[in-house]
Amino acid sequence: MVRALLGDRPEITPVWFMRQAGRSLPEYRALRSRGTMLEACLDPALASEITMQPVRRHGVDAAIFFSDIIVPLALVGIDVEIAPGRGPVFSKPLRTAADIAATVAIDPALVVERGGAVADAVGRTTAMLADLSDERGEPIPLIGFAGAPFTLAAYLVEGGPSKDHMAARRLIHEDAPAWRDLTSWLAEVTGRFLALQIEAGASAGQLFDSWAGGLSPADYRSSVLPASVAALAHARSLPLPEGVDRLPLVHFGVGTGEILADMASADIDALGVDYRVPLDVARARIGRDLTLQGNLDPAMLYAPEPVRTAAVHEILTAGRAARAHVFNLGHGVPMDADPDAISAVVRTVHDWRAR
Ligand code: 1CP
Repeated sequence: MVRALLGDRPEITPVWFMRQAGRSLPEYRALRSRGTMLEACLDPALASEITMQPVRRHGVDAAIFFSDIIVPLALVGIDVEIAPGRGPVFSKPLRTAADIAATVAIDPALVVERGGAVADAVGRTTAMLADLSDERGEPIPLIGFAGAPFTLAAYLVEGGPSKDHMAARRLIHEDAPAWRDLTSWLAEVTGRFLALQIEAGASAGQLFDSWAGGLSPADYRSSVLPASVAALAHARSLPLPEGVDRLPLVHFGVGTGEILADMASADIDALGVDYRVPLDVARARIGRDLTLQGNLDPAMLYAPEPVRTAAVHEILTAGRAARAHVFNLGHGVPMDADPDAISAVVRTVHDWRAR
């Protein structure tokens, strides 16, 4: 996985899935029967165990750390909850310039000062992954992650999930200085959250700008990308462990067909592509030889086996246009997906080597 993210083509295409942890797994629901989502994220024993579940069940080639993009906001003291079946909900959405000024006055260093449970959970996970790696005979890396400033800002100013992220898109133009203050601050907060996981032992990092596809390319370039670059810089500037030359960083968003080249211009190694753009088309659009990650339509998890297998093969073929390919879905695993279909996709990807 790590070699592929950095540009090699291993004999077997590596595969992991966004939202592989939690949601669709019965063993997850059994563990999560008590307590809130945020409590689970900040319980090292529980978070590390949930992180391991899909790795054991599906045989994927990486773990994604069980947490959420809003965890660093909770750590610095912002009142946020993850509502079941809905997502992040803030008790005091940022409605005015004064709300934003009060928020950006919070010290981003609190993420690290109060992030002991996150570091502990990462440490426990990498120890469990090392044991499983010995059994499987190949290292299974942990991917750390963070939300990009735009996606976090979209929740903060809206107060919760929204369809078109109008409050954030409006603020960009209505009060450009406040927008810049907010996204610069978010870059510090979320960048430290990502760096914290990597310092604690994660082998790669992914920045999720899930809602960036709702922006015009001009707005993305001028008002959003700089803060994402600043967030990634926190991870990039960490000292590397002995024997490691480069930390693989992935940049992903949904509906980003028009901004792929801009997203690819950040200091990253791999670009996550959603299911709307075939990987060979994405390769032509980005003008840079990055590893591509993606991009099976999550809806294909419900298709009859021959249809699903053909779709996986088509993506593996298109992925050959890039320097290297990491197989993934074009967005997250849906809540009601059949876990056996997910395991079957892993087998199809791994068997492709024979062709
Ligand atoms: O009670 C539950 O089980 C809550 C469901 C859940 C889970 C399992 C949420 C609520 N978050 C998570 C974990 C999570 N979130 C992970 C780790 C596990 C994994 O991916 O396997 C990660 C990487 C995230 C990241 C995340 N949270 C993103 C970016 C990725 C994406 O899916 O686009 C976003 C946008 C969120 C916000 C969020 N958290 C939860 C929900 C339902 C949402 C989306 C809400 C919306 O539609 O706006």
